Amino acid sequence: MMRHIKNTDPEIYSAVKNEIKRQEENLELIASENFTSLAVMEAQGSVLTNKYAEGYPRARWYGGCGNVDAAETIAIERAKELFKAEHVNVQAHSGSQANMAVYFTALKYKDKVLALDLACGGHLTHGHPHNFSGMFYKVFTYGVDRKTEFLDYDHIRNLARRHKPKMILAGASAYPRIMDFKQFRKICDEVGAYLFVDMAHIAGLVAAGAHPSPVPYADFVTSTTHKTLRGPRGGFIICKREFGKKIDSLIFPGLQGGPLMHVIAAKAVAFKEAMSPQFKKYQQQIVKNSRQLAHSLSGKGLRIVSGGTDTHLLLVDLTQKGISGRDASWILEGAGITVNKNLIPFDKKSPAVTSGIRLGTAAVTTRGMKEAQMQKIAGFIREAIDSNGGYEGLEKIRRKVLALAKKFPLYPELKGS
Ligand code: DSN
Repeated sequence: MMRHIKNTDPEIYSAVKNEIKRQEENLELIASENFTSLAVMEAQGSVLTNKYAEGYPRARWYGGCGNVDAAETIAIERAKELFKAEHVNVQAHSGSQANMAVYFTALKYKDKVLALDLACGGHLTHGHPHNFSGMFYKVFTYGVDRKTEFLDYDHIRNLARRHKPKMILAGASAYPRIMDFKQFRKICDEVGAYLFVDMAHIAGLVAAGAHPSPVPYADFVTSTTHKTLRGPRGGFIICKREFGKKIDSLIFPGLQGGPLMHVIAAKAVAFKEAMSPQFKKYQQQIVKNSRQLAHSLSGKGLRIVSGGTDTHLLLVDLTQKGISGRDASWILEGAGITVNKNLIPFDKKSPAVTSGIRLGTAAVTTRGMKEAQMQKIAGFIREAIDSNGGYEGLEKIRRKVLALAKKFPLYPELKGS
């Protein structure tokens, strides 16, 4: 499959080949990652990468856009159908650019925003001081309840009444519980704020009805396409019809130049896949798997933030184990299990060290793993953490991880590439 690159660029060929091997042989538990279908990759690796198409379907700056017009129109229509959306922009190169377009559409410089704190599961683009969102806007944050580690809507309402933000942001990269978007809408209506939901993590769950949709309630919804939604790396925006023109003109010419037409075609393929009954079952299995993983880890003495999960992800608090999230993620990598260190609510450690790790089940579920495998994985995680990074202990777990991974081949078609 890679015979051309093999001949013309052996160094990059070897990086790709080694990455196929890494993905095949490791257990991928990074909550924001997944494995796309070969159909998605074919679209993304197609000749559509050669085409400049500034503008939108039937209103481009360049000639020869008939075929990419067809691809982008299909992507938009499918996303509208999938999420029951009034207006969709599929050109955002990433979640961050999608978010930037919403800020620029809804707000003026220094306007007030209320968003979820990073340590409680928020995201850099939700107002971190080192991100454009924190530099351009006055950001207030809400957190989770200290005891339950769930969102407390009365607390959010009080903050909204006090600060009178122009926009309230819901959505997270590390919140394992269902978010009540109806409650957020009520709070926004009470204080006259826009509701902006970043559903990047849960988009696949939303598409399949495994998490309530924010679309009926929010003025703006952004997402990436590559997490639970299992599409190519990229972003998209959903908004109410009245904001459609402004959002589109902020993406182009406001923030971006030529759209990545090959990625847009791959997004269309992913949206089609997400409409299938198999995708619905897949998303339900993701949630069953993360619940099982949380349950098994908790049974092995590891504390799960908020006591469990309703989604594809869970957070493990390692404080009582006396190991940081950073060290645990290194150790687990040595055992062939890929995770990321993550702040936990009210974390006393820095974001570079952290007291927790974040685990997600979207990628291992794509491989076909179910609850029985989650129980095994929980055992590997506990063993690896207890090994304290000793070479022999980790090697032993690594062999078990490999045996499990081999039972669930990922891309058999790419074997021998
Ligand atoms: N980097 C993504 C995540 O891991 O959640 C968010 O941008």
